[in-house]
Amino acid sequence: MTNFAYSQEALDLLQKSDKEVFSALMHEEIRQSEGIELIPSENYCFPEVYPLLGSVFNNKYSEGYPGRRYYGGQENTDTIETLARERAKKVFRAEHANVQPLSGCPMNEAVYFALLEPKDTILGMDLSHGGHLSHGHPVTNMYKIFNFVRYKTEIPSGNINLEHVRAMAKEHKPKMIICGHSSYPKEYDYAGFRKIADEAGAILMADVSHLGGLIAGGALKNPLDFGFDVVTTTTHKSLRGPRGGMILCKEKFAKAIDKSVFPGMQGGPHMHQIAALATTLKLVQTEDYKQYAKQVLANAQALAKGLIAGGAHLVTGGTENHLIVINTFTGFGITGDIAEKSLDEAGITLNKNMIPDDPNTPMKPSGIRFGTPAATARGMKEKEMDFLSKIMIQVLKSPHDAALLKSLHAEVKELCKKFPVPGIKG
Ligand code: DSN
Repeated sequence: MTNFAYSQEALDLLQKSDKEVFSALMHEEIRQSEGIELIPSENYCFPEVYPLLGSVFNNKYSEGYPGRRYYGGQENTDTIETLARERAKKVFRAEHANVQPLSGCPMNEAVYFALLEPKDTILGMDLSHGGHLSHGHPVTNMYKIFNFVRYKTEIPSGNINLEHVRAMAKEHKPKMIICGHSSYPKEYDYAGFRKIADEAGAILMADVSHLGGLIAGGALKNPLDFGFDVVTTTTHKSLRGPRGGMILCKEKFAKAIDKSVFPGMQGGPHMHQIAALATTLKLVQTEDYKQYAKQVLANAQALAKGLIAGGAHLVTGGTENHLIVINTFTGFGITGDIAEKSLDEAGITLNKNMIPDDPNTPMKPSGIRFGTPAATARGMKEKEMDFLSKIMIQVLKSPHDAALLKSLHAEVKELCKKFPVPGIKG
């Protein structure tokens, strides 16, 4: 088994120079090929991305921006960064794009430093209710600098109640409101958020890291169409690009954002990553990709339907995007860590997850979170989701039955053989 992007010479050289890392690489390819990836933030990048990530662009320092760099030799790096920026603007209907953030957290931090002053108040979503670490969790460095306050979803529905967000905005007078999540299975009322930000006089930001690809493919709404000031997204999740981040914003914030990313937060941008992003942003404009984005949502519906039929308790009762959170504690009497481990043994990878106002702890939470972007990238459809839901229910009902997990794993491997991972040859 090998990735089509490597040449035999390069692999031989690696094997000779570093047997341990070579071996881990080979085993990871087998793991990814023979198991079902349901972690909703993971995906298989486009095969075209691999050669660029392993390219000579890795060797180049390019501090600055196209046409204004601090080092020479930038004729090709300027070309790729300009392509990435222009394509990002076109795909997301943005006035400005910065494609240099190294990943999600520095991307969001660059926005805070660009548009706010230390001690300013930011209203974001609570982590256990679906928000993200970088939206103000007390364990983060940003929490020491800005005054984060966090809205929660309603219990037991799990939905965002905009009247609660409005009341928090009236009470705390935030300078910025963040709409975005890493485990909220519903669409946002972007127009409602815009209205609240206008009433509060706050800058409005959406972090659509999970949804970037689904927005690019036209399957979900785009917050920029609702007048959001800033939209951030990572580039390796539903977008299927290289690891990285991207900031899209109104022209009036462009200078401040660019200055905050470089030199404020970062030095040399990762040009191999930016080259791969440029190509990704071309590929997401194709009809095939639009079809993929629609299928991700159709597959999530099919998976949710099968799980509900099997007795699973879904947070919010279902899903309107690519992800599903289930309460394994109430549904099956097990915590998320046990569910995660047992499903892993059956060849299905997902992650334990807190549920809103979780009575349990982060390492032994009440739920699991999963989604369909990666399985859909292998070409799986509703029929396969129905099959997977039945396997998952059997595991969740008998998580300690080693013989059952082994036989289910064999079934999962058979399914995987029919749907090769993009870019990995069997
Ligand atoms: N780690 C990502 C996720 O799984 O949602 C977000 O940073």
